[in-house]
Amino acid sequence: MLSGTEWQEGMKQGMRDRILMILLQNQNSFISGGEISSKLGVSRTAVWKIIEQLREEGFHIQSRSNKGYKLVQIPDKLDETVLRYYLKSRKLGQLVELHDAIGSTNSRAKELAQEGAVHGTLVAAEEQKTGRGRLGRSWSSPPRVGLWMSVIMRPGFPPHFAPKMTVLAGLAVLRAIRSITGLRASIKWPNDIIINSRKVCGILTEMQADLDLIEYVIIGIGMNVNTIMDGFPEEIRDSATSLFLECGKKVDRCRLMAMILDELEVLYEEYEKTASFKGILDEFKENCITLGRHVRVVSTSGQWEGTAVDLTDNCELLVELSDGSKRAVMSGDVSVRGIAGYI
Ligand code: BT5
Repeated sequence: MLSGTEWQEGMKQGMRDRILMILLQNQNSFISGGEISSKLGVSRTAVWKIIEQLREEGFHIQSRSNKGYKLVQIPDKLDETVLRYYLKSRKLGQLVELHDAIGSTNSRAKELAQEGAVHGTLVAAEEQKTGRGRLGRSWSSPPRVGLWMSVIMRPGFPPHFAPKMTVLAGLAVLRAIRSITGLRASIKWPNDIIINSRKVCGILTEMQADLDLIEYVIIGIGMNVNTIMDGFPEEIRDSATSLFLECGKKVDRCRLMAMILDELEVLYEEYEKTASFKGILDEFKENCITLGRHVRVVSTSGQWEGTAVDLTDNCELLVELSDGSKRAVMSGDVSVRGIAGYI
């Protein structure tokens, strides 16, 4: 049971969120304290106190006598109400867990999924202390400059569907980057998003399944949004970039996160409805810079080289060897490197 103080805190948070939502919905005009107070059934003083609290949190709110309040600037931090304001999706991101700092959002999402969290639940953090890449690699996730987010999905499909989720997520990220910044990013198969030959985002898809059905998939997305060059660890400074470095402007992380979730839902539901992956795979191929390149495939059993010629319907990379034979490479257990550098 909640204590009296917890109950009061909850009420205050609820009121803060509702007032913030009203301000967000009226960003271009003043709204009077009286109108807010009658909408929410609280006193003008209570409204004023919350406005002061929002100002302390970093929201720039103008006030004019006889006119009321106008929100003019949103602070650069992850905020559930701001996210909700931007979000159009009906399922993804409807339940949200935000953290200031966490080990890994994928690990937390996995715990929640095991406890029964619903399809679409989102975990995100301002900072990850032990962010993970594939094959035990680490993912640099410094505070307040990136998107470090994981979505729990329960697709009700067989396990071989999982690589398709990485494809859907990759395209969702590309579309969101393009519509918010105008930048054209590409995909390095299977899970890297690239701008100007540098990695701006990585995707980590993890799944729990039995023989014929996926129980849940966690889609982890790590994106360098407002990172400056010195914000990257030295060992990735030659291969990493951020949206800020590429477009010269700071990007609203809540808006970007909402856009990724919206696009992911659109793509996912398109596939769910039509059961056809062809259009999606074609869009992926058009944006996949690995195709046509000479690549080195590195797995635990050794290394070999060839030319990446296509993707199979199951999203494997088809690599042609020098003798003309072709091998399909699954994403899970290999690294693919261009012969002349990172791509
Ligand atoms: C990935 O792995 O690219 C998947 C990264 C997924 C991160 C997200 S963040 C939210 C969620 N929670 C998690 O714990 N993880 C997911 P991989 O293909 O293995 O690439 C890892 C490699 O990318 C590292 O070995 C570095 O070389 C490089 N790298 C690490 N941090 C980076 C960064 N911030 N930006 C660019 N490259 C980075």
